[in-house]
Amino acid sequence: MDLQTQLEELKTSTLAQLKEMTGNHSKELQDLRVAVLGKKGSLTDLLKGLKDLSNDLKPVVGKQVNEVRDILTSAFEEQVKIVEAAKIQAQLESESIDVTLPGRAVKTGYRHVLTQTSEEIEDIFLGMGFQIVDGFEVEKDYYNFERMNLPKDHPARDMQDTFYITEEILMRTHTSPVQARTMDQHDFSKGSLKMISPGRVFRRDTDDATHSHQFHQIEGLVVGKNVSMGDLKGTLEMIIKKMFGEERQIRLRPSYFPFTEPSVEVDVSCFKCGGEGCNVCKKTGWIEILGAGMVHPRVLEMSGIDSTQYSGFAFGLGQERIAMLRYGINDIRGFYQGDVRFSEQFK
Ligand code: FA5
Repeated sequence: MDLQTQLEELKTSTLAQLKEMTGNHSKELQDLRVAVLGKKGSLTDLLKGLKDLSNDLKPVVGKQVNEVRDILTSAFEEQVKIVEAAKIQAQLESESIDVTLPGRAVKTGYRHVLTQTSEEIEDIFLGMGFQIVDGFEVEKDYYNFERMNLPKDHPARDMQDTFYITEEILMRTHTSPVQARTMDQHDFSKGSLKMISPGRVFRRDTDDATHSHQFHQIEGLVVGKNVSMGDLKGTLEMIIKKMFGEERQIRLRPSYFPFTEPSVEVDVSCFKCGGEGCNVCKKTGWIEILGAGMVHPRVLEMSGIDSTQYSGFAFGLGQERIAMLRYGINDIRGFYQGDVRFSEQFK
């Protein structure tokens, strides 16, 4: 058989074999490719006969060899695609997906109820033009007490004993030291000061259902010209109505803080009984929510503010207290125990 006929036959028989391989035949296909087109394959074998041909025939047959190689190469490529597609199809048919199976829900995180409460209060104050200021949890005795008009040995220090780092450095007992730090920095020629400062505070209190040795407060401070008790009442009324509902009333009771004069405790009408008296408000119709007052002139003077020209009000509210009242939580320890069954209720 001459070389040209052999080439023709190799082409025809290879194409015929390829046609058969439509199923899962990756391995056979690869073997056939090596056997025909590989370095030691049939086509290379046939090429060896080229040198014995006449000079006239050599280019003709050489061209034919190239054509056959091209045809077979693309036929192999084509067949690989067909075989791969068949493989995927077979896989799809054998693996069935049960679309009725219940899905696996992705657990998403959510903010802690105290964070939510604090952010909500922050939003209300931002809307009223207050700035939000950060304070230090580890604070100097000087700012925590002395600048709040509580000199060393002042009896009111006993109400707020705390954890001391050194004699002069302590874990702050309230957010009030931020008042002094902010007043020191404020440029009153540019206008009045309106700020709130949320944060964690610490006290040597015994943990029970309503007390914790660490809890959160939000301090509020407004200092400017002609700031009055009426401004304090109006501001607190606004925030309490926004937090607890428009129908809530507030009541100011005389109280004592060394850094405010006059000082008040602020009560809100009971959200459960509306003022009738129930177990939540201990039959009084009112629930205590925060301490407040007009900034003591001595506190203003210690920041270099002329107390004959300027006045201010301040308040400090317990974040846990607000959240407990809002959501009917009866044990403060729930906030800190990290039990998801507790936290999940406030998603
Ligand atoms: C103060 O801490 C004052 N600095 C508040 C203040 C600021 C008054 C500015 C005037 C002007 P008092 O000790 O009452 O005040 O605490 C304020 C609130 O913190 C309380 O109403 C209560 O809600 C909360 N609180 C106090 N002690 C605890 C505690 N151990 N655990 C949880 N919450 C507490």
